[in-house]
Amino acid sequence: ITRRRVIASSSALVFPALHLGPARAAEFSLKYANNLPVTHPMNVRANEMAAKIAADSKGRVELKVFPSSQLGNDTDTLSQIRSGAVEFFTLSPLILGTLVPSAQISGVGFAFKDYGQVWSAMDGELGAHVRKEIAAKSTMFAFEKIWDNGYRQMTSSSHAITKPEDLKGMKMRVPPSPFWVSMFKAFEASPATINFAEVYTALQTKVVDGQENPLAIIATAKLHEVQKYCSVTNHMWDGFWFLANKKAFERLPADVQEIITRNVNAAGLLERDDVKKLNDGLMADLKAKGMAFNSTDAELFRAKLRVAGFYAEWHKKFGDEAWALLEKYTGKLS
Ligand code: X2X
Repeated sequence: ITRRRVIASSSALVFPALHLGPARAAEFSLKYANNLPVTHPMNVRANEMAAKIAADSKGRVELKVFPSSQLGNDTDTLSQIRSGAVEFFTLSPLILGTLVPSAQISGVGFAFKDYGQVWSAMDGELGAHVRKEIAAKSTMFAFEKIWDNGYRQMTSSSHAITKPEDLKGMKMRVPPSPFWVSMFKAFEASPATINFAEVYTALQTKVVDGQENPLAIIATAKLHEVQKYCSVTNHMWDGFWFLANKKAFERLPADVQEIITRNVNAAGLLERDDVKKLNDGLMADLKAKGMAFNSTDAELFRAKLRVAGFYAEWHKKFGDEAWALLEKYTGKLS
């Protein structure tokens, strides 16, 4: 046993040198955390981006990607990036709302009719307004191009959701965000805030009966294994701000900052295309895996939110100026 151990450890010492050549540590080693499976386009593009950043910086920068909430759930990771323990993090504007309430405005139910409106708004004045708020009210800033999550759909293990009344009293998982809770209360559901890292188990053990997410997430996180019904509601668009800790970023030399900024925004644009294609093509796949799909009349759900005072309440919270910025892209809401 002893002899084997000696051989094993000596080969462990020799092999890296043989195969990798002399290892030289990067000058800047940075962490990027996210909550999605490694197969989701977010991580595919992030890994590609990390390789480009290494190449463009001639090995000076190493960006380590941590998928699947490996460093902690979203609530934990938000604390870590605030303190600088993690340098980069992608987070829904609505979860960021626990810290920067005004960031939640892009999540208003049934606001953006299509991706044309989404990107005009988020790459335009609405996105600029939110990024300004993030920089002013936190220790973070957001890169210019928001990454895509997609239009969200509702799933359930118990019944098909075809009309708002089907949500009544339903135990629905929502991400940790005041906005999401308010929206599902307006639908008269019984929302429970659960971080994405715990969603699969919560559905499996029936702590909750349903959840809502774009098809790309339902498929890559295999939520179809624990959810039977999928209702195509498109009830809101959601994205991921690519966040950086300000101090950690400002410590980097200007040329390194430029390399990172350029590559993060470029990867974000590629990820948007991937996510759209994936979301558009997944229904057939998920049906083949046993999910039952139904369509819905968006007007019924929108009317429910209107009658519950949801639009009026959030208009008041966001303020006239921000609301006007949103409506500039979406047309008159509520
Ligand atoms: O937590 C979710 O549901 C997810 C993955 O869509 C977000 O990050 C908002």
